[in-house]
Amino acid sequence: MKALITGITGFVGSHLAEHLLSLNYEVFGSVRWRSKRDNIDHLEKDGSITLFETDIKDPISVRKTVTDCMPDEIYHLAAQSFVPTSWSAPAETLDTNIQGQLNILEAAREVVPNARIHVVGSSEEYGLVYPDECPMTENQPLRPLSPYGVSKVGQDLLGWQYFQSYGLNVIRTRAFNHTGPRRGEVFVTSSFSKQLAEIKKGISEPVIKVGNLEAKRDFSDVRDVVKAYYLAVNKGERGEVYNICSGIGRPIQSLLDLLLEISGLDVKIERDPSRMRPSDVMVLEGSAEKIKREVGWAPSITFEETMKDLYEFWLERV
Ligand code: A2R
Ligand code: GDD
Repeated sequence: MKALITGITGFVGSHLAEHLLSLNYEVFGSVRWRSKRDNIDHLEKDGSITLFETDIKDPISVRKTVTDCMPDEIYHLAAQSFVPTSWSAPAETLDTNIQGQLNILEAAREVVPNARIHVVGSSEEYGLVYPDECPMTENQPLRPLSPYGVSKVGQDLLGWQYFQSYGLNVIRTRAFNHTGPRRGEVFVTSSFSKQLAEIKKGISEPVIKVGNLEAKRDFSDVRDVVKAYYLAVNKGERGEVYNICSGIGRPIQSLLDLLLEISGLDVKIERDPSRMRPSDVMVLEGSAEKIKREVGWAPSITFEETMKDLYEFWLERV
């Protein structure tokens, strides 16, 4: 089987490439000429993946890549993925995420109409959630609170519409927060882990900068999430949407406490106003019943293991 992973240089893309390679897939990936290749260096060096220069915002570029690799499956991960950037660059976020996906769907429709296409949504689509609505199923109303959330609603519904209108084999997922080694340093788990690793090594003063510690998020390990993506694409129902989550809503404060325990550090905690959002999603706690029931996925890595691995990852790098 041949799989094309857009955004293979990113956090999830690199883990998904490893998982598909372990299942004997031929793996192709999209890269931009300026893309950092750190996450996939090891795969590039041993020749196990093939890369195509592609900007998803350019329909010509996307069509050429799809034509060159003729994939059986497309995992469309490439996106502007950082929620705060969606306030400073909303037009860019909507353009990359919605127009970019339109280019993927159009290229698939013309070149590989039988391919299975994974549309990557997000729990940010749910946005404003009331505590009595938790755990949220896929039927939860979509009330996005950021331009990023709106862009993911756009991707999600565009995928649904292409299934309805053209019969494309689209499978949609809404992953809740996921983390683990290689997590980008701006996201909360890596931001805290990296700061603590720098303090541990004496590079920084014992002060950690934080944003909103009251929000609750539902975390899974990225290595479990990529297995869910593979299973959803291969065993999921065409046109359907699946939540991917642990079912546990954790206050961000509790993940900070866990990292402090893992690192054994005593540090001063400083609120950084620049880390606060115009409207943060306050609670995300999902139900993974549908994906468990229909494709047999369940998470296997504990949050404690994930956070230890992430902290170790940063200790080796700072
Ligand atoms: O920044 P780059 O050149 O390394 O590529 C990033 C890619 N990307 C693009 N690729 C082609 N054309 C574009 N215009 C374009 N813009 C961004 O998307 C990188 O390979 C990937 C994003 O990686 P991360 O920021 O690490 O995101 P992560 O956590 O892997 O998220 C994967 C998916 C996204 O759709 C998120 O919205 C969703 O999971 O949560
Ligand atoms: N980034 C960051 N940095 N977030 C902080 C910080 C900090 O210093 N302090 C507290 N937070 C809070 C944020 O306000 C938010 O409530 C929570 O930690 C998680 O923030 P992020 O790690 O930036 O992730 P996210 O939830 O906004 O988005 C991630 O998960 C989505 C799935 O729900 C991204 O990976 C998205 O691409 C993904 O779709």
